[in-house]
Amino acid sequence: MPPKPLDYESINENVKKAQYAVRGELYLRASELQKEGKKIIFTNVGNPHALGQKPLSFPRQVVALCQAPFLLDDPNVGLLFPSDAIARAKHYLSLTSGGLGAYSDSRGIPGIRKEVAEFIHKRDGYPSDPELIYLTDGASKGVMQILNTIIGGVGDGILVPVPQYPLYSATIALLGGSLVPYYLEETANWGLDTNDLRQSVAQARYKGINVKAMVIINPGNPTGQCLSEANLKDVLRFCYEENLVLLGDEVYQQNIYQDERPFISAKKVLMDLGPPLSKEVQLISFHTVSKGYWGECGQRGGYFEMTNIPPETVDEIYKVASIALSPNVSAQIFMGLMVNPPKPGDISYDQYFRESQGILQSLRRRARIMTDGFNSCRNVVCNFTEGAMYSFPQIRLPPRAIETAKQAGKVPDVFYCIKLVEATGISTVPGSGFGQKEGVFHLRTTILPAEEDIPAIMDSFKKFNDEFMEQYEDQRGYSRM
Ligand code: DCS
Repeated sequence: MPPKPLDYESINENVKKAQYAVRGELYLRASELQKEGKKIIFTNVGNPHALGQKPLSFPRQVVALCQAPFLLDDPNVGLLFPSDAIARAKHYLSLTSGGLGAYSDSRGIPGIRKEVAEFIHKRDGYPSDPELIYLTDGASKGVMQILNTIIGGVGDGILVPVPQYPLYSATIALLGGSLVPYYLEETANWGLDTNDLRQSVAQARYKGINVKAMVIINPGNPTGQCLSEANLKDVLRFCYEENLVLLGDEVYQQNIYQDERPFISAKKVLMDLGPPLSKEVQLISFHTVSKGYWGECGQRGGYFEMTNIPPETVDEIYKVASIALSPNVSAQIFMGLMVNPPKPGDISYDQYFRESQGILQSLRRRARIMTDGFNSCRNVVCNFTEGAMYSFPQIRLPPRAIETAKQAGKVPDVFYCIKLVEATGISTVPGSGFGQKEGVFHLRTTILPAEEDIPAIMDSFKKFNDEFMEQYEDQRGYSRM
C-alpha cells in the first residue's frame, strides 16, 4: 500500500521543517511535569493574563455590551456600566452590519481603521490613510499574510535578526522561502550594525538568493532592546540602497522601561527622512492588542499599515484577506479601543489611567529586578530589558555541561533549561529557539510573573544555577565571573 496523503512521510516537507520553540520541547516537558503535579511557572510565553494580569475595565465593559446588545435595552444598564462605555458600545455596534456575529469587511471595519489611522497620525505627526490599514487576527496573521505576499519560493530571501521571534523563521520555512540572518550584537546591548547587514545581503546574493525584505523587531523579542532613531535611519537608508521592503514589528511599542530611548516608529523616521526615501521605501508596520498594558492575547486583534505600497498590491492583499472572509470582529473593537482609549475628562479616564499605569510601572520594576537577579548569578550575564516583555540572559555553560548535553543528544541550552524546569518549575525557552551565535547559550524568560513572586523565582533560579555550575565546573573553577 502506498502511503496515504496525510501519513507523516507524505505531508508537506515545509510543515515538518517549521519550528516554533516558544511552544516546543521545553513547553511540552513543563506541561508533562504539571500533569504529574509539579507547580510550573510558565514564563515561556508573553501571555500576561495567563500569569494573573487583570484586564483593563473599560475595553471589557464596551465589548461586553457589544457581545450582549440586549443589555443596552435594559433599564438598569446605567447601574452596571459607565455612560462612556455605553456610548462607545453603541458607536461600535453602529459601525458593524449585524453586530459581532456578522463577518466584517475583510480588511476590517472602516470606522475602526479610521481610528487606527488617527492614532498613527497623532503618534507620528504624519497623516495615515485608513485605506492602507488592514485589521488582522493578532499581528501573527498580518506577518504571515505579508510574508506570503513576498515569498514565491526558495530563491526569495528575508533578512531576519538573530536572535529573532520564531514566527519569522517558522513562517519563512512554511512558505518555502530563505531566511537570511543578520546578527544583533549582544555586547552593544543587542544593537544592529549596518556593515554586518551589508555582508549578510552580499553573502545571500552570492548564493543566488534574491533578498527582498528586512525584518526589525522594535522593541526586540527576545532581546528587549529599543532601536535608536539613528539606528532606524541607518536601517531605512540600507533598505533604500538595497531595495528591500522593511517589515517593522512594533508590537511592543507600549512596553518601554527606560527614558533614554523612547519608542519611535519606523514610519515616523521614514517620513522624517523626507524624499526620496519617504516616497520610495516600502514599509509594513505591525501592531497588536496582545502586548502593552493590554495583554489581550486571547482576543487576537492586530493591524498592519502599508506605506509606499502600490494600489495593485494593496488590492491583491485585500483579495487574499477576503479568502479568510473577516478578521475577528470583537478583536477589531479591542483594537479600536486600544488606539482610542478614554481621554482626560471622560468618566472612565481616571480608572483607565490608574489601571494602565499600574501595569506599566510594575513591568518597569520587574524588568529591573529580573536583570539584576540574573546578573548576580554565577556564569550569567544579562542586558537590561529596555522594552518588550522578556529577559534574555546569556548562560556561560562549562565545557563539561556542553559535553554531557551532547552525550544525552540535547542542544546544551535545552539541556540546561530542562534541568531548570525539573528542579524549579520555571519553564523558559532555550536561546537556540531564537537563533544565536555558535557556542553561545541563552534562555528567555518573560518578566510577567506577579511582581511579589519574582524575588522567590529569582532565588530559586540562583540556587539551581549555582548547583548546576558547581556540578559541571572542573576543580580549577572554569570561567568564574
Ligand atoms: N511579533 C512579536 C515580536 C511577538 O513577540 C509576537 C508574540 C507577535 C508578533 C504576535 O503576537 P499576536 O499574534 O498575539 O499579535 N509573541 C509571542 C512570544 O514570544 N511569546 O508570546 C507570544
